[in-house]
Amino acid sequence: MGTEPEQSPSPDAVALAFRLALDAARAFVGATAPNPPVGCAILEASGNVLAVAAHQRAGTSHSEALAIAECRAKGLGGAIHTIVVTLEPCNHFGRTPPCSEAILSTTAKAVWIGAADPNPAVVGGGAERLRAAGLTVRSIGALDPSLAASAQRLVEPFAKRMLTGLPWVTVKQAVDGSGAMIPPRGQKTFTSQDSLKLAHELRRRADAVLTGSGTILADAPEFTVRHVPDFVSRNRHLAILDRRRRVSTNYIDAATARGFRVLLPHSLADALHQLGEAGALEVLVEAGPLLTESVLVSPFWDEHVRITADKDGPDRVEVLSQPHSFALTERS
Ligand code: AOF
Ligand code: ZN
Repeated sequence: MGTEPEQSPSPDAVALAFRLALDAARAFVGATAPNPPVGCAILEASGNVLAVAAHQRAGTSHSEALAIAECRAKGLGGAIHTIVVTLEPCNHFGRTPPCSEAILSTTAKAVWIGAADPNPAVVGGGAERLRAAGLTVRSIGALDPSLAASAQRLVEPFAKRMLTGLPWVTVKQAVDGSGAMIPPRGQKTFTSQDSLKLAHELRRRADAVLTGSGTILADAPEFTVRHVPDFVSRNRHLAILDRRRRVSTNYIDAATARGFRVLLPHSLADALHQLGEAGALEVLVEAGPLLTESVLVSPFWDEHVRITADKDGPDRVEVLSQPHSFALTERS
């Protein structure tokens, strides 16, 4: 009794569990606004994974609380040793009680954190609280910097809104081999089925679509998620830049009936401020050449997904990023 060396999960087991937590969180990107997507995995001392969970929707349980509850439901609460979580555990009473206290109510001895929480109500507090209570708290970056980078990317839209009030902006652009964005007459698209699926994945993760009146007059797009499964009862914003009020009330009524909250902002900046205010984390720009270009020359965009059709092979997908970061510097 008490003479055996204490066992704890190997670095490989921690890294594997962290990947499971990232995957769990990624499945809910687009469902959690205004909260960030967060994933958590719990290991026993041997490194065996006891539970994996993700935060699914604002107002519902956080990932740590869900994973802890899952262990207890399986009768494995006493085996909890190490908790890995993609975001620093919260230390505040929001809509749910603090995860730091939930963790302290378990037998956990160690916590690995992916990214710091940029929420001013949390910042540093969760990690400090756990350390003060005697737990080993470490950044996953110390084990594998690429895991920390993945966790950071996951929280970036949330961080941008927390720190600037503005949502993360992804610009989707489909072009043909010559760089033109306009499909041949009678066609709405010219890219492949895979690219269409990618476009719908981008829509699924967005809390809002931003477009211009020209696109609506030309194509009357539905802007719904159809080529991949969508989250249930998901309402998105549809912001239409339409200074001349050319879009018909019929189109707006039909969009509203499809579940969109339609906004008619008077400028790009106004659109993004309104959407940030409304809690949107991610905005997808799906527009014609002029609006697309005006977003890309502005300081507002974050990611540019450029899909180039190729008659002779698969479409080429490039993802360009605005060189900035909204996440706080990592603490170890
Ligand atoms: C965590 N785990 O799974 C998430 C966290 O209103 P509440 O109670 O849901 O708190 C929301 C805040 O909690 C949110 O702004 C962010 O700082 C953090 N999100 N924290 O420990 C989670 N989703
Ligand atoms: Zn929490």
